[in-house]
Amino acid sequence: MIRAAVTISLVEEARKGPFVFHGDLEAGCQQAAELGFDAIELFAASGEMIRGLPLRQLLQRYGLQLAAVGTGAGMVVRKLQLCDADAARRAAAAEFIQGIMEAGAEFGSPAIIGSMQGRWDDVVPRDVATGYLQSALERLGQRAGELGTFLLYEPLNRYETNMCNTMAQGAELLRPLATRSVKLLADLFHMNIEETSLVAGLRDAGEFLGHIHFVDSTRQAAGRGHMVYEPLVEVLRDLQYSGYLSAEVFPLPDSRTAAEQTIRTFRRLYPV
Ligand SMILES: [Mn+2]
Repeated sequence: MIRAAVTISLVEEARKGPFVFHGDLEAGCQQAAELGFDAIELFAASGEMIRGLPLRQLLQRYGLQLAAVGTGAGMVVRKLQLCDADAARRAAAAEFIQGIMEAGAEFGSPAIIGSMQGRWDDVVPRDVATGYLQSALERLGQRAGELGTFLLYEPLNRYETNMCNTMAQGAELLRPLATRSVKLLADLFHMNIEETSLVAGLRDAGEFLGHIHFVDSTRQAAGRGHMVYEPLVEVLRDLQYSGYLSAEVFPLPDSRTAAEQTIRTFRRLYPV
């Protein structure tokens, strides 16, 4: 069964980021539950921060699941990334991700590697960076498997990374790994920029598909852009995808309206 999730960010430095709710975990959970979302996706400053939250109580009170936890704060706040030329910085990036991953695993939830994948450049050429990224994904994925969860790797559009921009590149990156605990996150906004066809992109992700950022072409709520979702629903059914459609969208015109618009589109595609 495909379930609906909505993002909540607790990272002050990301208050302009594409998250539906900002700054207040309980208010976000309450509205998510009211509107009929199944889960929240949490963007927090660190693993320690997640452990310090009354997350279990709030999820229980509002009948919600934790769909995933983001790691982007490591990049946004601390400029950590897995392809850094400096080995100590790369290790710090992996450690930061592992902290968030372990906190999420207590809820059975995967961590997401998006911006923390970093990029290749003149100092760290593409093949070296790819090696760094693959070895980090191998180790973190293995750890995720031990913890009973998995790790999500998210290809991003060309303006945000030069590592993997498409689902095909993402699948190619993961295929040689020994661990089967790293999956792909298909973000429809990034895909809209990079894929020749969204349907083909989802098929390229195939067996690796583990999570979806449900968003419109504008990075606004589904329904506030020109994305056509019906063919995507069809391919997700073919792939027997049973994860989340998670709203990683700008709170436009405001958080509540973005959440309502998301769930309205979700219900149109997946009637109760
Ligand atoms: Mn995303």
